[in-house]
Amino acid sequence: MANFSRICVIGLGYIGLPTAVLFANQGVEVVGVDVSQEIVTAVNSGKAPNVEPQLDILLKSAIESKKLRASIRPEQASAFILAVPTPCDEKNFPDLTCLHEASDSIAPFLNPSNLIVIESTIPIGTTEAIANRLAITRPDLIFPGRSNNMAQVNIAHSPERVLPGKIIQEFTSNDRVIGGITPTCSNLTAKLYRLATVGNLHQTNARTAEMVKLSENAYRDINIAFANELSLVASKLNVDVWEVIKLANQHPRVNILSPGPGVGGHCIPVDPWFIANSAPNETPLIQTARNINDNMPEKIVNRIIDMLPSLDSNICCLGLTYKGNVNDLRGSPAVKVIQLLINHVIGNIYVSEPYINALPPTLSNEKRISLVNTKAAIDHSAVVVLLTDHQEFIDLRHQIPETKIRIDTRGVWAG
Ligand code: SAJ
Repeated sequence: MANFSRICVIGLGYIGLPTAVLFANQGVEVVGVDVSQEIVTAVNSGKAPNVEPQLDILLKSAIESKKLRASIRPEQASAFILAVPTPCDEKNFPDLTCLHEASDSIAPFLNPSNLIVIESTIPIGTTEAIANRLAITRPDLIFPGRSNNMAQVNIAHSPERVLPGKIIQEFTSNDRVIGGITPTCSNLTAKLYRLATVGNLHQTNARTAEMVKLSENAYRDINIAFANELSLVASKLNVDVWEVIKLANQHPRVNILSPGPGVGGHCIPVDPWFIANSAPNETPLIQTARNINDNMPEKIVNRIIDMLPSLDSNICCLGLTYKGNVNDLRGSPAVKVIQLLINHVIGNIYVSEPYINALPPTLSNEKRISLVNTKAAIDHSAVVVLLTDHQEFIDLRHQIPETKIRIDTRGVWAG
């Protein structure tokens, strides 16, 4: 059994921090590294920057037991886990700057028998490219894929699969895919994750693991796009889409997802492009789904405008985050809806968002948009638009006065 005496987790974001915390709570010494001094200080004082069930309590216990400490720079370790963002640029091409910086930052600390695992979502071929990049910086070490099974440093891709809002539960129980550059890389990676998860560990090669992860998120994007397309058809033909989906899903082999104001977050709107850009002619379906979902905020704005009593009516918007019960605004369709809406109306927009203390910069410089509590937002407005399915908003189902026009973009007030 490999001995992982110390693990260095690079990136303490929504994946890296729970990963660091969960290994530390299994008794492994963990150094969590982040380029942000603010995050390092917060973590060392036991405060999680992200809202995530159970994370706070597990972080506190990891810090108190001294198994976890955060630092601005990496140090020597037996395993390095890279969990840094891999966004798209404006043209939807992958931006691997953070991953390159993370791999460059660990290069000076590598020793023979080390393991490097990339958890970040990456285009196909990136794990091998990172091995080549490290081999150039550290010619004194043998990296996998370069010399038959003589590698001194092992490298694998094991993509995170956890759902924000259920990260702790899913990290410890979901199956994982492990794609080593060589079978030895996969074996070692499986031994590492066995310390912190009871899920099955499926071993494959790095390129396959990269494509598996991208396929999972593209699959979800396409299925949400289908639901969104149905909602446009239903609204044109005056049919209740929620009832259609509920009844269609009674079929044993049908499971249509939920339409909404669009697809947000930092994964599902991004990852399908990693496939599409590497094979543009082969991916019309993936690209169409992306476009359907990206156009949803505009369609929702048109629907709201059609239902306004007049253009100077005040509008209450419930929710800003990209989905319910999280505090994450990245790529949020709710923010896009409000940004577009303000240009079409002359009344005020009252926003209620229990998970956020201040409006994001894209909305805060518009005087007619204000962040207020839910009661005030509803009281001041003629129209109430539900944009994010937070539980507190779902619970309002029977409490919106009859005099208000309701627009439920998530189908949670139906029935
Ligand atoms: N959404 C809909 N309709 C639905 C489901 C979701 O409009 O029926 C919207 C949400 O409101 C949100 C967006 O899609 O705006 C994405 O939300 P999500 O809950 O589907 O997914 P994420 O981005 O929070 O997490 C996904 C997950 N991937 C899959 O389920 C295949 C998660 O397991 C991944 O680990 C994560 O991406 C990631 O980091 O890649």
